[in-house]
Amino acid sequence: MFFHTYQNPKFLERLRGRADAAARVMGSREYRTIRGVVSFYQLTDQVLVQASFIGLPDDIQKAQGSGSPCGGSILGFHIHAGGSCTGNDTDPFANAGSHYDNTLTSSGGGCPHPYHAGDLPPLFVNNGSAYMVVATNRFTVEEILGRTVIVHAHVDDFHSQPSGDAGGRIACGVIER
Ligand SMILES: [Cu+2]
Repeated sequence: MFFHTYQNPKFLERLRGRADAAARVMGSREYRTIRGVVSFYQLTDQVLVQASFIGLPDDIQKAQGSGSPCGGSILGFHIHAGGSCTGNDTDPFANAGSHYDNTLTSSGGGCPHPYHAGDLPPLFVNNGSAYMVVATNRFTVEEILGRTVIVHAHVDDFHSQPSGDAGGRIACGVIER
């Protein structure tokens, strides 16, 4: 096979090596079966994000009456600014905070969703599992250490503010070296 881009072999080679950081992701009390690992690989001017999950809910949008009447689950997926997967009765991961946005300054500013640094494509669930690799230049691995990866119950609509109407937080993991 002939690749017109020289980058693909570089990405694949990097993914075979050790990640620079990773989050072990666990489901909330309501979604105990969820297990995932999200690994981060720093390249020269990009970061590869590799997400691998099992135990995800199938047909969650249909079950919640919150989306398409069709089957399947598409789950909002972001890096949040907070550093803890703790919360309260209504939001089990409230302390993960809001979407990581490295354009915020002391005088405000900041980019809207889906232009937050921590905004990522959603997870597409197949038979309870999901796998995705995506490249981003919105953050470095250094910037996201100690922050959190969050999986949501709804599709991210990539429009609603401040978080794409992505619904409840069903899984969380802290990003560590
Ligand atoms: Cu989120």
